[in-house]
Amino acid sequence: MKRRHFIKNASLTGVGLTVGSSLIACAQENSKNEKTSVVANPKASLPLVIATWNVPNATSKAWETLKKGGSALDAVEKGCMVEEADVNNTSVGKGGLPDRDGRVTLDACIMDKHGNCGSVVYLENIVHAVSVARKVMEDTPHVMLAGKGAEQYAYELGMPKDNLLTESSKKAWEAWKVKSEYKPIINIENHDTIGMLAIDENGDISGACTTSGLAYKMAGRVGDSPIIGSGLFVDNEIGACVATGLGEEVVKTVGSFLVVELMRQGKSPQEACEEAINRIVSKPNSNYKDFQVGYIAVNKQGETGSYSIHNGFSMTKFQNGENTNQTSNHFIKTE
Ligand code: SD4
Repeated sequence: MKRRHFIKNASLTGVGLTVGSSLIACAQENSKNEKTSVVANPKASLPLVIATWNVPNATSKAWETLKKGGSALDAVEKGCMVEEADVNNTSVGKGGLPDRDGRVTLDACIMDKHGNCGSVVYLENIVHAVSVARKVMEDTPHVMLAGKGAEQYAYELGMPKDNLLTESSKKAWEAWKVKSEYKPIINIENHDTIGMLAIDENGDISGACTTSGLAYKMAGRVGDSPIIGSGLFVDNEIGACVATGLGEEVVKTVGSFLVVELMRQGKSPQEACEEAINRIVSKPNSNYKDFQVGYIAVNKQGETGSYSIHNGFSMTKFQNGENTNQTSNHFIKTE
């Protein structure tokens, strides 16, 4: 865990909030007196890009895309593609760990500032699942394509067939088969499923998420990552959220939609992420000690937040020309 990067997001946001709410009170008072107006919530410096885990190359690519005049949508697609192509990231794209039968199957989705969305589930033999999801959104009358249909569509788009199972992922799977014990891995070396949110200079937001899902999952299993509202949600009026971790638990609480709705009700991104994690851990009989879930979120003003159940989750943030990895605050304080 990269402690040197630790930034207490929660307390920083808390300070911002206190200042923010006193400014709001002041603005209300002023508007009653019809004297001056006060900017209640000064905008964060835009554009900005945030992503789950420690993925500096991906956020750099997204930042570069924005700087070259690309949209937030282009930025999140290009950023996610970096991790999809990285064979050392064993949770995304090529090099992803397979299901228990040795098949690498990808889930991905994307959502734009208009609320349009596209996703692919159980996609095989195609590296850039996020790009297929974007095409589903832009060029088909549908939102989601699965399995062979999604694969066929990718070939029609001219995407090459590729073997996603690398030698090292195959070896890891063979070693796993000896015991065949299915247990969610809490943090895969601070480098996992990638969820990315970008907000451009105009304040327009887009998001994407791409994963090979849980290692050694049952054949056919689909997680939260391609499910709009669970793994990702963008509402350009309010903000956006993306999730990582044990997808089953995210789906049960429609996590990303929940975070955005909490921001709509006035919570900061940090408070909203914390509340969504609280929903999971406070369920009767929740075995939350055995799994990880993490959220990152951004609001329309460019404020960000991140929170997880366990220690070890982090958010990469590219803002003001600086690419930083910030360790998230977490629910289990004793870790
Ligand atoms: C899933 N949420 O398939 C993904 C996996 C993940 O960090 O995010 N791992 O459940």
